[in-house]
Amino acid sequence: MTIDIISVVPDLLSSPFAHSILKRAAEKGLLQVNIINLRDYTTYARAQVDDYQFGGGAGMVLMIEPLVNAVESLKKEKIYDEIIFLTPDGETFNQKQANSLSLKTNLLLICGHYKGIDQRFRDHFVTKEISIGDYVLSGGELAAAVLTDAIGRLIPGVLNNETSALTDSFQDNLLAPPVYTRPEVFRDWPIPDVLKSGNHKLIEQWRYEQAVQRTTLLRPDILDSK
Ligand code: 6GU
Repeated sequence: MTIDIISVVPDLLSSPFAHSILKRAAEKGLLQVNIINLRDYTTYARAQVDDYQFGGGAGMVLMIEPLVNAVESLKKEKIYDEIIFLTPDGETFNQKQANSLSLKTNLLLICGHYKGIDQRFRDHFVTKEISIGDYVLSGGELAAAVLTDAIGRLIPGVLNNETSALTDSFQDNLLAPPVYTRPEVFRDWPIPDVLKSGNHKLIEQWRYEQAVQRTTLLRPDILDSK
């Protein structure tokens, strides 16, 4: 899978994919992330990519020409399954979308900045608009990093143990159950006895009950979603 990301602040995206699971995904050839600098595609002087908005109002807007130049140039190399604009007014991102996007071959993410991007680009090129939550970020880069991480770890073969994504929080509309590691007793806090029982059926049952309990208490809204 490839995820191409168009940004005016490419430096913001240099490190998030160079570590841990996503680094391994890249090394295994399962995920390739390309960062594209929008300024490389402008024909305006001094690498200008934004301008004042028509009708007046505070804040600059990303111009359509550099965006279209970039997208049309990238489209010569591959066919995109989705061209996604990251924006607070998009559909709120969730695990279901992450699952579905992890099955695609080529994604193009567009990071907005300033006041936004020219609406005509959204109308004619963008196929999906995604937000990562009800708050405003300075630009789409951190959101693009969030999407890439959430999607990348779900690509088949990326995780060592395939079942570990299946037991993540949200995967079955449940939060994950609690987990413990050594030591068995720390201060006067022992781990639950059942985890030492060696009875896998009992342990699975306990984990499921814990997950249901946690979800009912903390996130009743996700119990029946999807
Ligand atoms: Cl995708 N972009 C920006 N700028 N702010 C956000 C967001 C995206 N999602 C939540 N807030």
